Amino acid sequence: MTNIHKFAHISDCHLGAHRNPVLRKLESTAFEKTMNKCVDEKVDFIIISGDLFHSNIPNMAVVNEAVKKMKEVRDEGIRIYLIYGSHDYSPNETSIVDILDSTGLFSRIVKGRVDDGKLKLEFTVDPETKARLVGMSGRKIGMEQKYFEILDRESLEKEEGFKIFVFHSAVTEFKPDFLARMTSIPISYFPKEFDYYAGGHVHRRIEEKWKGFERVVYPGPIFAGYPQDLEQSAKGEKRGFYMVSFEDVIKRVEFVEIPTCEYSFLEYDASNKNSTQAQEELQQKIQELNVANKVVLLRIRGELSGGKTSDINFSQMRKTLVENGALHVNINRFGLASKEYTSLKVMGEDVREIESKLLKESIGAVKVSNQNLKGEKGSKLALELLDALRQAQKPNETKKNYGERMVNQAIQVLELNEAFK
Ligand SMILES: [Mn+2]
Repeated sequence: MTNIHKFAHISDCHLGAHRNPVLRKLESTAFEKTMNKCVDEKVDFIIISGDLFHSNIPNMAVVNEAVKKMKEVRDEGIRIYLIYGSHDYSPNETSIVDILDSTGLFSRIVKGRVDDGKLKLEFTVDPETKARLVGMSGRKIGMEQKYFEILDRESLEKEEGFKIFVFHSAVTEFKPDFLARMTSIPISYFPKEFDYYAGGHVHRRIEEKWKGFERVVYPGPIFAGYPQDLEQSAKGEKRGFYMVSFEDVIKRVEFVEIPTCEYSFLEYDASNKNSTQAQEELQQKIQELNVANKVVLLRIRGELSGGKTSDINFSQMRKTLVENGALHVNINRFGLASKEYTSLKVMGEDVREIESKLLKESIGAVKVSNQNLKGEKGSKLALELLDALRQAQKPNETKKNYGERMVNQAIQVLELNEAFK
C-alpha cells in the first residue's frame, strides 16, 4: 500500500502590494492563515505559482514577516517550491526571490537552458513524495510566449512518474472575458499529460480541462494584488488555495477558502443625474450601508447630465463610511464623467485601461518605420515602457542608481533581451 501525499497550490500572494496599513495587515493575515493551514493539514510540500511578492525588491518589513512564517513551515519539514511571477521578476536586477532561494528557504524550480534553439527544462524531484516538478517563470510580456514557443515538450512528456507543471501565464483557451487584452499562451504550447498544471497570474479561481490536460488550476490571489481583486472579493469571489491529495495519481483536488475580512460593495450609476442629485443619492445610499468592520468598495460611473464631477464630495462620503466603522474605503470613479465639462474623451474601469485606450487612439499619429512601434504592438510596448518607468525610487536608492535602473529597464523593455532564468 502506498502513502497518500498532499500538496498545497498557492498563487499570487502579492506580499507588499498595499501601503495602506489596514490592507497591509489583511494581506499578511491571509498569508499567515494560508501557511498555518498548510501546517495543520500536514502537506508534504507547497507550490507557489508566482507573484509571492508584489515587486522584486519589496519592503523589508514585509519580507521579514513572510520569511519568519515560511521558516516555521520549513521547520515542520514542509518543502516550498516556487517560480517567479510577473511582479517579483526583474530581467536586470536580483530579486528577493533569488536571495531567499539561495538561503534554501524555498527552491525556485525553473531550471533549464536554451540549447540549439530549444528550451530544455529539468525536473525537480521532491525527495519524500518523488513528485516531479517543472516550472516556467512569469516575465515580461512577449518573452513568456517566446520561451513557450521553443520549449522542448517531448522530453518533458517522456518523463515517467507523478508530474506537475508550474507556470505563471494565462492560457488562451481558459482566459476569462475580463482579461481579453492580456497576453496568453495557447494550451498546445504546454507539454501534455502532466498530472497537474499549477497556474498563476490570472487573478481568478479557475479549474479547467482540455484533451491531454486533465487538471489546469488557478487558485487566484489569496487576498488582493489590486483594487479590482478587492472588488471581486466584495462581489462574492472566494479567496484561498488548492489542496491536492495524490498517490501515483491524483486522488482529490479541493479548494480551501481563506476568508480574511468582510466586504461591502456599492455600484452607482450617475447617468442622467446632475451632480447635486448624484451627491444626495449617494450620500443616502452610503448611510444605509452596513459597513462596520468591512472593507468598502464603491464604484461610481456614468455621465452626469449637469454639474462637474468635482462637485460630488467624495471625501465626505469616505468620512461617513469611516465614522460608520468601515475598515477601509476604496472609491473607484474612473468611469464617472460630466456632459458639460468633459475634457476626457476616454473612459475606463481603471488607470491601466484608460492608458491603454489613449495609447491605442494616439499611436496612429506616430511616424516611424519600425513595425514594432506601430499599431497594437506599439501601444503594448508603450504601455510596458510606462510601467517600467512608473516605478518610484526605492528607500535607500541613490538618485544616480535610480536613474541607471530606469534607463536599464527601458532598454530591457525596448530590446527585450534577457537570459533565461
Ligand atoms: Mn499576480
